[in-house]
Amino acid sequence: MSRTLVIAAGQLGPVARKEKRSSVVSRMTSLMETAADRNADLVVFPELALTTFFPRWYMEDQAEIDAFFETEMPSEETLPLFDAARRLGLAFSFGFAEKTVDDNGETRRFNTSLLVAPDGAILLKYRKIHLPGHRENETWRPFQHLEKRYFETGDLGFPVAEALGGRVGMCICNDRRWPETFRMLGLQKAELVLLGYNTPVHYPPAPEHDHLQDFHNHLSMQAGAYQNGTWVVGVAKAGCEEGCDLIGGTCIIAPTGEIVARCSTLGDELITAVCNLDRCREIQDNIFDFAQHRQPRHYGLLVT
Ligand code: CDT
Repeated sequence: MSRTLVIAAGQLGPVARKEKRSSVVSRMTSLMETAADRNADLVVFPELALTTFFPRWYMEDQAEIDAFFETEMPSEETLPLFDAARRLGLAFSFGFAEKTVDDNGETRRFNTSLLVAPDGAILLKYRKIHLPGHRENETWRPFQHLEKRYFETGDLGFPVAEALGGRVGMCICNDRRWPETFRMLGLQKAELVLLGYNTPVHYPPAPEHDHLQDFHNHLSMQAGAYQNGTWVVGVAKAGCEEGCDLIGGTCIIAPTGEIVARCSTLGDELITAVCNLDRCREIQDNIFDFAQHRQPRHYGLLVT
């Protein structure tokens, strides 16, 4: 299999609270068609792509909360994504709220992303580990960020799969700000990291950083790419969603840390880049050859 992939990032503009799954799915399939026209092998969609970013509202009614969750994948509503992938010969990844019942009969809820092969096979599943925000209604905020209330911490670690001719890992939104995330993937020799995000421009606990949101977004992802010698595809849900401004800045980053393609709008937009996975060697065999240069004996504090 060729180690050069045409990768597409499918940024989504705002998704209204009342917007039906079928409408979002049709927006996504239309981006998949554009990606196929550009000979893409893979299209990457944002975190919680199928709905509005619902953790911005405090809700107590479990039925109201559960309406944002998926209990099967694919479902009748999401099947058109899988059909489009098959028809177009495209792999795709996307985030969604996952509700499962475990072996003990306990209901569990995760902020999840999947990588799906063109034939519909699930190549990789990740459940978000760094859940930001808070648990209770904080009425002083102009909007809530209740991921800690609605999701539990992911229980799959940071898996890396042999897929699409390379080694692929995923993380979700806030995970990208943590060097540990990228290092966990880097230590498994990831060559491609897929990630989606929903990042408000306004950060209520430290509004003095609002003007830095785009900078911190790219800073984290470019550092993660370079320090681990991996391609990174970071994909936003962007624009003014239910009165909350979300940053855009969707981009594809080379293992050198350089942004090679970037969205220029805050709406539905598709960008592509030709990504040669062998370019990871430039970094992984040299400046960040872990076997040669890493000093784990001196990193004990990192895990204590
Ligand atoms: N979705 C998500 O993780 N968003 C956070 C917002 C800042 S923390 C409240 C992020 O890290 O981008």
